[in-house]
Amino acid sequence: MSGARDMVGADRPALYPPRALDPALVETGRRLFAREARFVAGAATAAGLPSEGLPEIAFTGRSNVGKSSLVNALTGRRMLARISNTPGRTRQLNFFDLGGALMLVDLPGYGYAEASKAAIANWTGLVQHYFRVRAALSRVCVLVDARHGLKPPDRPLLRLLDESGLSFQVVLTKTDKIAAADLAKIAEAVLADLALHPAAHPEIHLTSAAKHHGIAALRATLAAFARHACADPAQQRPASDLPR
Ligand SMILES: Nc1nc2c(ncn2[C@@H]2O[C@H](COP(=O)(O)OP(=O)(O)OP(=O)(O)O)[C@@H](O)[C@H]2O)c(=O)[nH]1
Ligand SMILES: [Mg+2]
Repeated sequence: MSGARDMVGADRPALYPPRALDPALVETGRRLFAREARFVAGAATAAGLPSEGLPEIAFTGRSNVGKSSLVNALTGRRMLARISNTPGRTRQLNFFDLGGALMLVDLPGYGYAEASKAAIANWTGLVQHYFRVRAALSRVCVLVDARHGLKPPDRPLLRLLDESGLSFQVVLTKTDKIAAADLAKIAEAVLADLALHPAAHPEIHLTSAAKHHGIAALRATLAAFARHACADPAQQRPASDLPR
């Protein structure tokens, strides 16, 4: 099972601070992300945002950090979200319906020096609008390159999330590109930084879309936000067990 493989090797924990995951949660995440993922809408303007329905998980971060690659790794679809070596590839908010249970939203990156001022203003305005108005938005995954940690272009985003009271979680990406000892140092530094952010979740995920590290663990975390997370009868508690 990929969940078990994820946790093998103490040098590549899937979570920081490192901890083992409940296998039942990993299985719930695996089942959820085994459902079909379907592109629903690409919004380049506020008017283009699809109507709200499912709980949403947004993936944000600097340009080229690996947002689209992570969405593909989570859903097990190589070509669902477009990936590119050219920074600034994702130019709209892309909505993916995961089995009628969760909406994954791949956002355009920020901190892309080559983009025109007008284009940057347009994306930034739209993403800010989305963060402010979207009641269905349940968690924001802030992707950070494991080699670099948090950088100045991340600051306005973290401020905005704090101000909006939007719960966010840092996900380190491209962990295959860094030695285990350096990874732990970066993870420590990021955690220390997050302690200053009231909206930050106090645990970070460590992932590599290329090597599929940490993907099962992130699926498990995100499954908690899905509609009908307990729709699987095997996961449902008998009515007599439910709190009154
Ligand atoms: N080694 C390695 N490369 C990765 C990983 N994830 C993404 N990449 C590479 O990083 C580059 C950018 O990936 P994308 O997924 O397009 O990044 P993005 O954040 O969606 O980029 P924008 O949409 O332009 O903001 C591509 O060349 C990917 O192949 C990873 O886990 N490991
Ligand atoms: Mg992208």
